[in-house]
Amino acid sequence: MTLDQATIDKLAEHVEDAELNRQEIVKITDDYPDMDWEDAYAIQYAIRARKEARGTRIAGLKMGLTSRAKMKQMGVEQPVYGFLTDYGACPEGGEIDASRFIHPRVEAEVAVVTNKTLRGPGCHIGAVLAAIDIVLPAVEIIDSRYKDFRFDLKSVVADNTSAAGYVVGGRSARPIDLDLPTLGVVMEKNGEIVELGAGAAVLGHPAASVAMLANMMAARGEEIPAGTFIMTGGITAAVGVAAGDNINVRYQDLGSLGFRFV
Ligand code: 0L1
Ligand code: MG
Repeated sequence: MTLDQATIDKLAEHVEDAELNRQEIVKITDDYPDMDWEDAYAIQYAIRARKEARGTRIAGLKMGLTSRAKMKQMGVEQPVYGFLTDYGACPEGGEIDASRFIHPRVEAEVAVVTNKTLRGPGCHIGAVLAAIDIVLPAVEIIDSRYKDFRFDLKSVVADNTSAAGYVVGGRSARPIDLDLPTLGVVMEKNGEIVELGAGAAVLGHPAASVAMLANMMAARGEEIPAGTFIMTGGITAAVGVAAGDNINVRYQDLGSLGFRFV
């Protein structure tokens, strides 16, 4: 850890204000180039604490940068995680006010709800599959607070991994009834197919992403409680959206979900 608590708190306020006021900022590592991973997560957790102190409910957890292609592109070896807020929930089949965001992008994901505690280290796909109650189709709305998407991974972690919103819909299923790695996804924007993918895009298996989350949290002495809603990471690349855009995502065996930005 290279930053003291006063600096962590100052940066948490700075980054959270950017989110709440929809104002772009420059990446925080410009001013704090020696910031390490612990500092980055400390800023994220300080933002989380600020929200909880104001009454925001933490609605779940998310994994980000789970596709090998995206990790390679950003020169990182490890995915990142963040949290989801109650106010980030957006209606399936409904309208989403685009002015809530700076430069939103959407990515198709698989979400799960657990019914057992997951604890690392050593958490693996088997433990995760045994602890998933239901699997749900979901779309994440990411909205980096950094100007022109110029960021590095530590700045992204501090910015709660660009988490901004999420839409959950379609049909839920038990994991035993699905083959998650081959589960196909088709994303349409304004009636045209813009992205295709399969569950294996997420670390080979979306359950591997949940296992990695449990193992990363164990490094902080934390576990994933039963009943946690988890977005496992993008199956498709993130697609830019603006007011007027309609998004529809079809999931093999899980129905479809749609919404529009106004
Ligand atoms: O959910 C994610 O994959 C996090 C992406 C963070 C970087 C970005 O804003 O593209
Ligand atoms: Mg995501």
